[in-house]
Amino acid sequence: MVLSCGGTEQVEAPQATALPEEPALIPLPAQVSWESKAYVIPQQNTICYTGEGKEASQWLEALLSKAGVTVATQASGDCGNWKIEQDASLEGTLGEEGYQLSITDDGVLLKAASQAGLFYGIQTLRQMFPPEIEKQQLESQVVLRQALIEDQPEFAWRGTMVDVARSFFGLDYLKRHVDRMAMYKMNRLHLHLSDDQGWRIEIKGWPKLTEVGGKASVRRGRAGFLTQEEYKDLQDYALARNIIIIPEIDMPGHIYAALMSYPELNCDDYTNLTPKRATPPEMFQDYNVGWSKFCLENPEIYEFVNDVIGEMAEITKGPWIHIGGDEIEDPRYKEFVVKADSIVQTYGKTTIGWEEVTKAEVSSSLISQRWHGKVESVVKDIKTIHSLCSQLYLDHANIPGQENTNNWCKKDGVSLEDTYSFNSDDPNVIGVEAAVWSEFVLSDEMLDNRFWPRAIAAAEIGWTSGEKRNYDEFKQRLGKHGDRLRALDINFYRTPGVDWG
Ligand code: TNX
Repeated sequence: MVLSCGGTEQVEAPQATALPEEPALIPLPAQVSWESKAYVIPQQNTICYTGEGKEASQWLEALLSKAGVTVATQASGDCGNWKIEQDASLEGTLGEEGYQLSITDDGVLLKAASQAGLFYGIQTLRQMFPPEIEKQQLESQVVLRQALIEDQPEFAWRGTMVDVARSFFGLDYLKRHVDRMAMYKMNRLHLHLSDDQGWRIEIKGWPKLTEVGGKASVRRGRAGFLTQEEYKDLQDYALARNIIIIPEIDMPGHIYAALMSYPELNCDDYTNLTPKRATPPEMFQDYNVGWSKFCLENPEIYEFVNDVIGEMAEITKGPWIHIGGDEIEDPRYKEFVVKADSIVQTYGKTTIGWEEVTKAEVSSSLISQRWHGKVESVVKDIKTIHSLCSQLYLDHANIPGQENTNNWCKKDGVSLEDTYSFNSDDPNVIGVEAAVWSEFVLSDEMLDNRFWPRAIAAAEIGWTSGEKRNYDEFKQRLGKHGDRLRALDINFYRTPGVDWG
């Protein structure tokens, strides 16, 4: 109703609400049916939740407040234009992380068996709001397209790995990274916390690891480390977004940062190697791999391994500890792996290792992370995380010739399409993980450029089943995320062939 100058009331002609286009959801849900009808979000909203829906209702409240509408929340069943229903008995139909979202004339109903499922339903809704919401309060009314979505992931493991060891990325960056992963429904963050060039986690029983090893880095890289308090802070931040942290202490190779901090864990004089390597306590700033190792005949190293794994297990809420195990030859390698695996289990955790560890008689619960696909496990039916370097090593170039990238696995780089092209019928594969090694990734902007948008392709191959995926169609949906990625200030690589808007 509008008042005219003369004071007489005029009735505004009702305006047909324009139908919003079908939102470009990533990852593509298992089932969507879009209606040719709109739901206009009213000025006043009520959210009602059941079960453990409180956290989800808070995420929704935050989203709606940014849309500039008012919202009240109630812990009760049948009320409100936004309903959130958590009900464990839905697991049979929706799975552990699945959800059902329906948008009708009456409002929005979100159902899931778990908090994770509800969180993902809200991430889906988020992608239906205009991209500016990522940056600022919206000024105009939000109109949703009516729909029925039933969704659940193909794989339980949808991860990324950040190498914070070669070059350090701290709490602020890692929290932003968690936010971005969560938006695309990823749920595992693997931190490569130690390597030849640096040690990045406080270990109270071995303080020189961070006093000495924490100050080292690859050439021109950043040094630093996470205190245990910061690690726990990051972990809680991630868990609130359904992301579990997996700490990796890489052993018995890739261990020079520990050796420079505690030279008694060495037997070798590295000056005898060709080319010459650093010798403790000098730092190693170069790029070569496969040269350093613990003194495997010295029993003291197992005290170290026990203490470090013990402290990591104590501060880690997730069920896994990653022991590395890559790129090292030693007659005592298998013996080491078996011992380290059993130490992890002593602390109530499950071991993960790079695929080489499966040359040893490891426990059948161990999870192997496949990166070159050359090792045939000696233990049957080992669960596997797919991180094949030709598809998921995002330290490789986005496009042939990109500077500051590794190229040993694929000379022309790992394209968006390479990442997207994953398909597996191996029943032991539990999911995928996209990794960025940081020998040449020296700033936040560079790390953004390596992860995004290829990590979005990794998110989709982890969530959406192979039959539903089509690369050309994905590129079109991805382009529609350009505005959102820009609103989030992500320095993403503008992949040619994608219309970024
Ligand atoms: C191999 S793959 C490594 C890392 C390097 C990376 C560089 C694997 C388990 N180890 O130590 O950083 O290549 O791309």
